[in-house]
Amino acid sequence: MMERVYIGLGSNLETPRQQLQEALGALARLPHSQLAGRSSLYASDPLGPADQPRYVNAVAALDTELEPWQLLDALQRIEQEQGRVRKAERWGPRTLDLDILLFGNRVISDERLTVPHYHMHARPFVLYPLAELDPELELPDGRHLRELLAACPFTGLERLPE
Ligand code: PH2
Ligand code: MG
Ligand code: MG
Repeated sequence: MMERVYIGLGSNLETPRQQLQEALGALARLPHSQLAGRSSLYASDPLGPADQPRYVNAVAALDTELEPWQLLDALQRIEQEQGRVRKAERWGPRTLDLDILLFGNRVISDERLTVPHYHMHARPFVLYPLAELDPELELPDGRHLRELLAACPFTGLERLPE
């Protein structure tokens, strides 16, 4: 069954814009999947340790027949191919972060994967790009993206020209 998945992309090392463009290319080549759209790119202030560069963020829409854990494997492979080094520091800088934000209407919670993504409800660099792709989006718990946006100021965020 094809399901609509939203993936958050982020980078703040090694030419972040290029990292995101490259990652979008890799998403478009995933098997049993179709890249259905992508938001604008946004520059964003770092959440977490402040002594790191600003991020570039975006959200992609992927229609896929992969199961969530297959998709997670594929996303982690792309992160590794683009030089991701996992460090102990929480929320530290990274060349590429690909997060499954939403997977259809599924709610998933195991050691590897939490969907909807933990912190998406209050992060401007997730909610504003997501709204470009589907302003009418409703989360599995019935909350509307519109409500979340109303509670989330457009702060520290800058939509980048193409
Ligand atoms: N990702 C983090 C930690 N902090 N800050 C911004 N602005 N954008 C991110 O994608 C981001 C972050 C951990 O994944
Ligand atoms: Mg993340
Ligand atoms: Mg991640």
